[in-house]
Amino acid sequence: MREKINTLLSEVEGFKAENKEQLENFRISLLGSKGKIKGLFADFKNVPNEEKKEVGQLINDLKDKAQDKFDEFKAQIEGAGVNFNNNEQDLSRTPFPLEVGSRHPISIVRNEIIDIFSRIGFTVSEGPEIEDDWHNFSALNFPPEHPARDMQDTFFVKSESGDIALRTHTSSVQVRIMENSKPPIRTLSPGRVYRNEAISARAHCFFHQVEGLYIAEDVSFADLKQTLLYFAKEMFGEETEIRLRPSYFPFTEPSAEMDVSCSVCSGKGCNVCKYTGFLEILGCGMVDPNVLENCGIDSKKYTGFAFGMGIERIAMLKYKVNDLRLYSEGDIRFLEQFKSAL
Ligand code: 2U9
Repeated sequence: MREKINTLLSEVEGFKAENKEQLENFRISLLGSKGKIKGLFADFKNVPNEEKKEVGQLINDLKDKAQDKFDEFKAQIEGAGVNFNNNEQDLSRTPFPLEVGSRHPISIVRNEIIDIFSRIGFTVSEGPEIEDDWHNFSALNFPPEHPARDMQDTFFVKSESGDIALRTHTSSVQVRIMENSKPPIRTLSPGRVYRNEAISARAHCFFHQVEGLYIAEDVSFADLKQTLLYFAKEMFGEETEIRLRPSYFPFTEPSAEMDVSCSVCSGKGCNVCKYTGFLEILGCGMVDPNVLENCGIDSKKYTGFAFGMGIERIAMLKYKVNDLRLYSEGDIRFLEQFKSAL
């Protein structure tokens, strides 16, 4: 009996598995229900009583060692990618199936917008999300009674001066750039902005914008139009047409809203564009001379244009997203769909 146990112990200690098949044969032969260790337990009844304790212990030890050996090689074969011939790691092998994540659709669209404008010389500027009244409203020509200054439209932050708020647009970043640099200025400010709105499929209390600003000598409305036509064609396709409609913003004069021809029906009219053939994508205009002066720029020497767009809106058109809340819920089923758009 003891001899049998020792022979099996040497077999276990010397065992090496190079593949699953060898490991499975080892398991069946030693640990299986008809295996050699089970056989030892069957013969155990013939062991003299006075030796039973010691022999029982030896069989149990053998069983534990065989099990450990099995577990060790199982882990190696299934998990770590070990080269069994020389026991070195195979560094070229993926250790386990890695799930690749995806970029958020807002990041994808923001990066695409930045890419398009950086090709014509725009830089990127960023600034604080908590702003004072001057940078968010006053410098931008908002009159004191403007509704955006109301608690109902803007999130104010408790402060001694009472004029601190979550920025309602990234124009505040552009004000800071104008205050701190000299023209020519050609910059984009992407970022998150906040508005005090009830959350629904069509409105949220925060969203993302990209605003653009170009200030130099002799910048005209024609420059604005041509820049935005270039952007629309790069973003939505070479065949895209644009349309400008007069509008009003406190910080630009004249101001306009820009539509692009509907890429779903090529401008013929469909339910996406509500049978108008066009989709509104941004607001724009010539920077109001008051704003230039507020930021220390000579409005007699310099002119400029500005534009602003909501990234969610562009992403909605591009990816046919019908509910704004999807962007911030973190639902993996929504986010996974953008894997191929990286
Ligand atoms: C400075 C001066 C002027 C930026 C502009 C718009 C028009 C505009 C909206 C589009 C959809 C905001 O996200 S939205 O709700 N924006 O219509 N933005 S002109 O004008 C500026 C910016 C900075 C110093």
